[in-house]
Amino acid sequence: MNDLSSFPITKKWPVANPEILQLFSFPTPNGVKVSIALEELQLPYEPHLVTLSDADVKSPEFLSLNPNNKIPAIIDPNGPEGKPVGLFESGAILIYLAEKTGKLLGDTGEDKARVLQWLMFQMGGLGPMFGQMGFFVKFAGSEIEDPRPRERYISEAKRLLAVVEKQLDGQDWIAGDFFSIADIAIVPWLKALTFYEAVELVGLPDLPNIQAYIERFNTRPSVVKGSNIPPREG
Ligand SMILES: N[C@@H](CCC(=O)N[C@@H](CS)C(=O)NCC(=O)O)C(=O)O
Repeated sequence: MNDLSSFPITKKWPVANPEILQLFSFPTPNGVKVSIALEELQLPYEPHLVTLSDADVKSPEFLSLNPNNKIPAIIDPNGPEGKPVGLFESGAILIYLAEKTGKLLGDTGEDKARVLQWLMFQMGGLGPMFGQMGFFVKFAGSEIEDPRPRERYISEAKRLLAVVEKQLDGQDWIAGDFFSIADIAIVPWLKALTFYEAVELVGLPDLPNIQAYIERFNTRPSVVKGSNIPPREG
């Protein structure tokens, strides 16, 4: 019987089944990466709704698992050497889950290297740039009169989309002809363009490979299910 009581986060978000992986998340692009991966890998897990409010992500209990106050985070009761492990940063969690199961990294060493390359492209480029663009286009940043930050992030988003569009020429998935954690990281961020009301602004209608890629991704049962876990209402 695993005991997760040494993780302070379990005081605010009590664990019903300490034998299975615990997911602390909210259904945003970064959050659903992990729930989609868990569904794809068919790993049993218990989801906990952590809202983006300070009362949740800046609570001492949540900070004890992620000092960077952001979802997603996990506790795996059956971690390396059979000991429980807590983790944050969606990219690191995806790598951890893929390595734990030996899946979603392709078949060869070269496949794995390519998957990690595209995962880093998302973590260091697509996600942060799209997030900033969203701030300047839809949220508080849109009230700033100086047009330069907005233009800067829109042009970066367009540049990154052109890279993805070209990479998808003649192949179904970002790292080749196999589905991987890099796709799970990238597509939720492509879908965020709709939420940011930036589809036209970045010229998505002129990028047929990306549109087909999003549709292909959306048909996977893991995506249908994992995209709303944990549900916003709790
Ligand atoms: N690099 C982090 C980013 C996570 C992130 O930005 N999470 C956002 C939601 S998508 C969040 O928790 N925001 C709450 C806050 O910043 O207070 C990751 O990929 O896990």
